[in-house]
Amino acid sequence: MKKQIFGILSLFLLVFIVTISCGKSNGYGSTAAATYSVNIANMAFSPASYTVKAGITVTWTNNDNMTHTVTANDSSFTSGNIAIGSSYSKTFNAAGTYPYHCTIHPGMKGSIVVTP
Ligand SMILES: [Cu+2]
Repeated sequence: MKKQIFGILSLFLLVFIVTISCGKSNGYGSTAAATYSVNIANMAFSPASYTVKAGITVTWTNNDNMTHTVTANDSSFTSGNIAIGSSYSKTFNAAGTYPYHCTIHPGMKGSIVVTP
């Protein structure tokens, strides 16, 4: 009898854990993809200044007809060449302002502002 109760409790626990992990991944995936993206087009970053919360991953997508880079002004991160149609992602964990530019076209500038 005790074994049966233990078995039932274990089953409930398993279902509970699976439900929680599924809910988390679904919720995160649906908001992250739609919200935290910077578009590269017409030799410009859009939005040029982007404010996000710490821990957020920003994805730049090159929708222009030439190669670009996303390179921090202090060289703390760089995408390397982002080919036409390709993307680059970076997660910002620390609050602060991260100005960046394109090394191929120095006139292209942007910044990510990370709030705690
Ligand atoms: Cu460029």
